[in-house]
Amino acid sequence: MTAPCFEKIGRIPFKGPESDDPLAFRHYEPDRMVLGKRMEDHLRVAVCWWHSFCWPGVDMFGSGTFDRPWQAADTMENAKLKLHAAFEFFEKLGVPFFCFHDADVAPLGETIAEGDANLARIEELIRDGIDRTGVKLLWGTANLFSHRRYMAGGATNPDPEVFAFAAAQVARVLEMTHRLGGENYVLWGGREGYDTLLNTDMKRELDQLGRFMSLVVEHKHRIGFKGTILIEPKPMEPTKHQYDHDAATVHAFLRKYGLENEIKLNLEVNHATLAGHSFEHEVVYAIANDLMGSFDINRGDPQNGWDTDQFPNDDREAALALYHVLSAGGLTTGGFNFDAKVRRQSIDPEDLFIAHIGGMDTLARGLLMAERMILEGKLASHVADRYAGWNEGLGTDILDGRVGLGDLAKLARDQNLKPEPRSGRQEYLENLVNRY
Ligand code: XUL
Ligand code: CO
Repeated sequence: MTAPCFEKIGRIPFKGPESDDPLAFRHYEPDRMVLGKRMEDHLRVAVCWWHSFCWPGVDMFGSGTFDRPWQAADTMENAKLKLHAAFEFFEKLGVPFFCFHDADVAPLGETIAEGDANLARIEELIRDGIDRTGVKLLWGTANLFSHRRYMAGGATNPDPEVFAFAAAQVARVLEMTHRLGGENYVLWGGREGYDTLLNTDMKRELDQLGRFMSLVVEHKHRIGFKGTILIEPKPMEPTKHQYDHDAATVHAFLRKYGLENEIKLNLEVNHATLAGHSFEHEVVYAIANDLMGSFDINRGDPQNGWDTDQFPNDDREAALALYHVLSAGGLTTGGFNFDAKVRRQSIDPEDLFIAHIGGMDTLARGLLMAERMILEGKLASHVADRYAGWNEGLGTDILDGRVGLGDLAKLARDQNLKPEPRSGRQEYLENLVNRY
């Protein structure tokens, strides 16, 4: 039995909104019923392996600031210690899910064979952790961006051998995710993009990426994985331009390669901001096009144009996203993953707990606000009224193709149409949302 890694911290309790204990939940109450479902089952919160246990607190100007014993070197011994710390953290925090990249959980070595051996051993220990704690795998993914072989991309690399290497990594983690009972598999194209168009054949790279995604989907069906394949859009960083720019761009890509019924989206708050959208926009776009899958709930900094991966602390933003998600029927295989890291100065193990507690409380408050928005029904009825004309008469004649452009021109003249504008009532709706 290895000694605990977070010795001074016990199981995080729920103490309610009046509590000022930083190591207690004020709003997140797993068993609280919200619209007929437990809070935990609505939110399906996940902790990510990479930022919470692998990231050492580096930035562009300085090396790691954290003192986590397992980060001293990328060895199997440290991978086991890290795994031990991870499951202790999941259990003490009381989260139902976790997520990982292959490279987070074991050293991958330089060849596929080296990685195979290490991952096989770690998989047994992850299985033990899942069985012992009941914490489940939300999604697995392959790191196709850190090793120098991927500097020009994985699937979009000019060298087909890199494509093959990437395929081997993805097949391996997809199979591992399947065996571990994972509910989704994520593909984030960190380096599937370009640094300069001067050395890039964009048409070729897009076709390679389309082929890669088709191969992943084929393999999913071959092994019988029933979870969801998700693409995570991001417009840039690390590359100047990434092909999975935002939800709409990925949508066009999926349709071009005939994958729109096979792949959904893992939307990240910070990536939406980088693409010049609100998170709410990305959520609503995904829902409108039947692409909603899962969420990475980390945010950016309003003044900085980069991926700061901060924990969410804006109830209003969470409430609006959750309002749309719940109105669309809620999550199925997806969840809310904290792809978030504590700040580089937050060096105490306690900081990692406090960050997640705050994020979970933000989601919980957002959920309770969304519940009120739905129960009162004022927002929904305003929108329904606004479009009521499209449910009958002229509206359905147009939508169902019963009238052509010439018919409409005749009708507008014959009936001497003079449509009266109606207020969009934006301020009323904004004030309404603030009341929740
Ligand atoms: C990077 C990012 C990734 C993906 C998984 O910006 O979000 O961590 O979530 O590869
Ligand atoms: Co992410």
